[in-house]
Amino acid sequence: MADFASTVSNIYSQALGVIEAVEPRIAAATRAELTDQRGSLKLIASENYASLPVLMTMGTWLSDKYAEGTVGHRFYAGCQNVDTVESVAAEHARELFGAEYAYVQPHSGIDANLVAYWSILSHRIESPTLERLGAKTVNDLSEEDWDALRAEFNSQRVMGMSLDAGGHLTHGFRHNISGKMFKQHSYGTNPETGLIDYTKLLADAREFKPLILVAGYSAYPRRVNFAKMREIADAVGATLFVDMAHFAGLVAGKVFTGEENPVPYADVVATTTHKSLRGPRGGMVLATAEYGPSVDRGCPMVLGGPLSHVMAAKAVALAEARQPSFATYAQAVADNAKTLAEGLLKRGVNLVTGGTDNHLVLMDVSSFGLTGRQAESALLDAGVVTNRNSVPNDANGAWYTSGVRIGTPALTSRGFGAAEFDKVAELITDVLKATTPSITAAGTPGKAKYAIADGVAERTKAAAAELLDANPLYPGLEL
Ligand code: DSN
Repeated sequence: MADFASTVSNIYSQALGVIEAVEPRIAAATRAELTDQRGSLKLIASENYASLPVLMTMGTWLSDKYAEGTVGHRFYAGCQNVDTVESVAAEHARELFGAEYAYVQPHSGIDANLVAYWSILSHRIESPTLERLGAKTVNDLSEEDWDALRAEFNSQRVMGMSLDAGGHLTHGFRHNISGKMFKQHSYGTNPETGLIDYTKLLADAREFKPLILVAGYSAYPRRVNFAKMREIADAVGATLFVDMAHFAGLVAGKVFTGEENPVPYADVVATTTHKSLRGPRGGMVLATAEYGPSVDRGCPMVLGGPLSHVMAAKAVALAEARQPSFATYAQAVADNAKTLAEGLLKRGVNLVTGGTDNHLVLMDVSSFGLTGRQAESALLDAGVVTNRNSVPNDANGAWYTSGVRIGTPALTSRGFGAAEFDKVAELITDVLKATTPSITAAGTPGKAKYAIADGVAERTKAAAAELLDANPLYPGLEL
């Protein structure tokens, strides 16, 4: 291990020296980012620390190869090595998730969701329309036929979770392309419990009749019953699309099994590869054999040339996720989130849904008289990195918000366990209690400025440093 660390230290030192000779500001920012990541409590629920093998896989000449198309059917010559890379990544994805089909080209989660939407539209709208018009491909359509096809595409309906209930922008939010390309209807959560109300969801779906039912979330601290989602989709003839970007690691690590595992229930599943899955930044789509061929048209339908170096890193990360140690990690992520939630609750912090059973916790900071933005900034001053987030029916809107979202994937990767997360809960609570909103000229509490009682940020940083030093990031890596 020591040999590995010193070899890697040597490689990175030399690589940064090479970069420094060309653009010293980039070398300096890269070094500074490591220092910052090492020195702060990273609680952003969607971030993690990829392994050194994953990071190193991205820094190669695979980046230089164009490979639009799919394995064995490329628009460029000389793609044999990219074919190997893409095939290996897809094979690991299929095996890991038990999926019939895997597409590893999407560059991000949003790209993966776009591929999913277009593949569902192609499968359900384009193919039957072409057949009806007696055309083999879209190239055979007349101008009038094109107009008819465009009208059919644009009149489709999607139903996903609303942003303030924990859904994602791409689940039909009106300012996102998903809310513009579809007629959309959002489902929220029960106002009393904060949980998805499947009975109401079914009633809404019967009324709205979506072509696509979207399940999945970015800020919902609970598990979803995908068997129930499947029943609802079937009752209205919808395709079930699951965005598991946040919890893919918990599916991979077999924490979410049975009805909590979306793969056996959904027609199409999209994910990022860098959140709880702990791979490189990127996206991926899994599908049934029925939807696989349309997903395969992601490039050139929606995507440009695949990032071959990132697909290679996805293959390495997926190979890591197939190891037994990843299941141990995923279980620790969920256990730690429970400890963090309990630690906050017992110290008087309100949590949306009253707790968590996944990897994230959504604090409602309004009882401290703070907006999410003030709480996020005060915590950052104290070395705790989080992000503000709406809570259901948020009185402060999507910019200032009343919530702060936190998650355990990153610090669990550093080795934090129950004792450390209880201490993290204590530090967060201390900062929230010590922060007050600034008063505006009108004599009312402002939404952005704040003050922290003397010494609290410094004390928090010192206590956080003890936890961080005891659980080093990339131990042995010296630059
Ligand atoms: N940025 C991701 C997140 O933080 O959840 C989603 O886009």
